[in-house]
Amino acid sequence: MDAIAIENAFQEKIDKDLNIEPKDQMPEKYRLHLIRQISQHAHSEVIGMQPEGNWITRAPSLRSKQILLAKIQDEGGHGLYLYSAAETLGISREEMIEQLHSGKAKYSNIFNYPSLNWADIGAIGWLVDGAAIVNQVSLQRTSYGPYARAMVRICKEESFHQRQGYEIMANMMKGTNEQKAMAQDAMNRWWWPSLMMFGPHDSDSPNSGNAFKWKIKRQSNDVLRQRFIDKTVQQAEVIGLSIPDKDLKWNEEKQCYDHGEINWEEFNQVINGNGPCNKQRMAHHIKYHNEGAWVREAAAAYQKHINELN
Ligand code: FAQ
Repeated sequence: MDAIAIENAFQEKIDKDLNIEPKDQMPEKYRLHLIRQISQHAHSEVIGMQPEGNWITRAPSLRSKQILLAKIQDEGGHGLYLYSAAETLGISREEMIEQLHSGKAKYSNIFNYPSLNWADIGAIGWLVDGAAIVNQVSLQRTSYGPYARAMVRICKEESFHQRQGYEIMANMMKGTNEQKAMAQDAMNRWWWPSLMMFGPHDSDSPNSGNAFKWKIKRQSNDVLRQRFIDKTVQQAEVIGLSIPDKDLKWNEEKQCYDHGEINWEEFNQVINGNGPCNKQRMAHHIKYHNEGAWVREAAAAYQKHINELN
């Protein structure tokens, strides 16, 4: 089949809502679009372990330490499912890591902010995982089979993560005035970067055109951001936190919250390497990747040995 025939047959499948599987023919641009998005998603999960890992040794109780450890391990697992899904598109793990280290591949803006105290662990679970779920529930119906199936499993785990974060915030809001102030301060610092997680406004989103045509995206950046805001404002009210947005108000006609303008200059700085922690996050990943080389070599030598025995 020539390229046009392949593209037509492919689009017909997409239009019928059929999943595309690794061995199916697909246009080169679809393959590259998915490699970009899935690998960036995987990098986000793995880099996202750093701000939380910072608090494992300082968790305030054995229970909270166990929960945090389990959550961070889940994030590592999500990274692994996603790297595997991307590998089915013909890119190796080494190439993806190389793209991360060279700055060619992005990862979520949110993980370039520091986690300063225990309330930040609550805010990350509640807001960051909360935003991630809204986006990922929609991706459960993405057109590429391995990505869609990874999302189903990831969403189940993320909902526990969101609840553990909300529990931390709710408990702090029942505590002393200092604890309440810490929770509100964390809310103030994480709210706006969480809204940025959904990406630029639809009118400024260059990848959305093809993403919709190929049903990689099922809902737009702005639609998902709005869904997150509407859900989260109510959760904040229940525990007595206020949203740091003076322009936030209920729009009776549209039945959703209007919100203030997002600082896109900050977003662009952060996703292009100039956020508060970008350099630290990458230096940490490179250091431990290099120090772990012997583990990868040992695993490969063991596999070679097993293959020789069989
Ligand atoms: N951060 O044209 P669009 C998690 C880039 S998982 C950085 O709208 P698209 C779990 C975008 O890549 C969180 N860069 O792009 C967890 C593009 O640049 P490029 C990760 C961003 O792909 C919790 C440019 O801007 N989730 O948190 C961001 O159609 C706690 C133009 O944007 C996913 O990755 C951003 N926020 O839509 C772990 C979900 N937004 O690549 C640990 C899957 C945009 O052309 C602890 N990804 N950019 O150079 C997606 O759904 C989409 O890729 C979007 C962006 C919606 C993120």
